[in-house]
Amino acid sequence: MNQPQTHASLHAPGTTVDIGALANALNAGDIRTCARLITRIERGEEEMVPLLQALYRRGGSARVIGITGPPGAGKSTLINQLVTHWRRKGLRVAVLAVDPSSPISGGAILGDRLRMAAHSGDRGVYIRSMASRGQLGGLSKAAGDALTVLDAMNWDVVLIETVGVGQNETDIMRHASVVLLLQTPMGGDDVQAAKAGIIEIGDIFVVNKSDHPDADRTVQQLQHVLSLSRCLHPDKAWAPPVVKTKALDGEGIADLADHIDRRFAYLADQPETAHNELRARAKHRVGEILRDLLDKRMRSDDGQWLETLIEPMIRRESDPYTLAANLLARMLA
Ligand SMILES: Nc1nc2c(ncn2[C@@H]2O[C@H](COP(=O)(O)OP(=O)(O)OP(=O)(O)O)[C@@H](O)[C@H]2O)c(=O)[nH]1
Ligand SMILES: [Mg+2]
Repeated sequence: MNQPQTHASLHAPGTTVDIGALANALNAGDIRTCARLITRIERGEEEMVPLLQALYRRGGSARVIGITGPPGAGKSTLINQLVTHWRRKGLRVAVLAVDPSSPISGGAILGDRLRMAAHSGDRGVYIRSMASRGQLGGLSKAAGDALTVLDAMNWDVVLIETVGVGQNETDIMRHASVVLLLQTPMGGDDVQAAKAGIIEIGDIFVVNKSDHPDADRTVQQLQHVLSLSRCLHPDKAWAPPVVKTKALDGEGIADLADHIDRRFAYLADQPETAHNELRARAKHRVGEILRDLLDKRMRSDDGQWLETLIEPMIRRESDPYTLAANLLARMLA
C-alpha cells in the first residue's frame, strides 16, 4: 500500500475518531489524546496502524535522545535535571520511560513520577512510562510507535529512558538519534557497558554519582576502554566523550547538555553520517514491524496458509529450515 488511509475511523470504546482530528489534536499539543493513544499502542491495538502511518509521514523533526544504563544508575534523576535545564531555555520536552522488566500498565511508574514531580503542572513537559505487558519482543516496536505519536506533538526534545542490561534496551535505544550511556562508579575494574556488551551504542558516556569516591577512577577506566574499542562505534570519526555528573544536585548537567548539542551539530555537519544513521534506524524500524506482523500471523487462528506447506515436513520429506528459508525467499522475491 503506497498511501496511508487518511480518513479511516478508529474505534475506541464508544467513540469514533478520525485520523485528521487525532493528528490535529496532537499537533495542537493535546496531552490527553497523546496519553490515550500511547495506552492503545501499549495494548497493541491494530486500529492504531492507519494513524501511525499518517503520523510517521509527517514526523521526523523531534530530537530523540536515548538514555540507558544499569538499574539505579540515576537515569531518571538525570533526566529530571536535563528537563529543568532545557525548560530554562524555553524548550518543550517529552520523556518516555520504558521499563522492560515491569508488567505494570504504563502511565504511572511511581518512582519516576516522584523523581520527576517537579515538572508536574508544566505544560511544556510530558512524562510517560511504558511497561512490557509481558511482551518483551514487542516493547521496542511499541516504544517506536509511541515515539511516532510524540513526534507529532512537536516537542523540541524527546527523551527515552530504558534500563540497560542487554539486548532489549539496545533495541529500544536504536530509536534515538543520540544515545547517552550512563555508568556509575564501581569499586572493581569492570566497565559496566563493556560487560553488558552494549558499549558500541553510546554516543556520549556519562559517569553519574560523581560524589562517589571512585568516580574519577571509573572515568579513567571508561576512557581507557573507549580508546581501545574506538572502532566499535559505527561512526569511526566520532570519539564518544565521557562526562561526569552528579544528577542529585545538577552538577555537570550543563556540560552534558553541551555535549548533546555538539553531537547534534556534528551530525548536522556530516550529512552522510547522519543519513547512514537514519538508514540504520529505518531498517531497524521496518524489521521490528515486520517481525511483529509475522509473529501475529504465525499465532493467528487463520494460519491455514501454513497448513499445506507443513505437510511434507510432517512426513519428513522436508524440514523446518528449508520451509522457513523458502517462505523468506518468497517474501523477499
Ligand atoms: N549519590 C548520588 N546518588 C544519586 C545520584 N543520582 C541519582 N542518585 C540516586 O540513585 C538512586 C536511583 O536513581 P534513579 O534516578 O531512580 O535511577 P534510574 O537509573 O532511573 O533507576 P531505574 O529506572 O530503576 O533503573 C536514587 O536514590 C537517586 O537519588 C548522584 O549523582 N549521586
Ligand atoms: Mg528510572
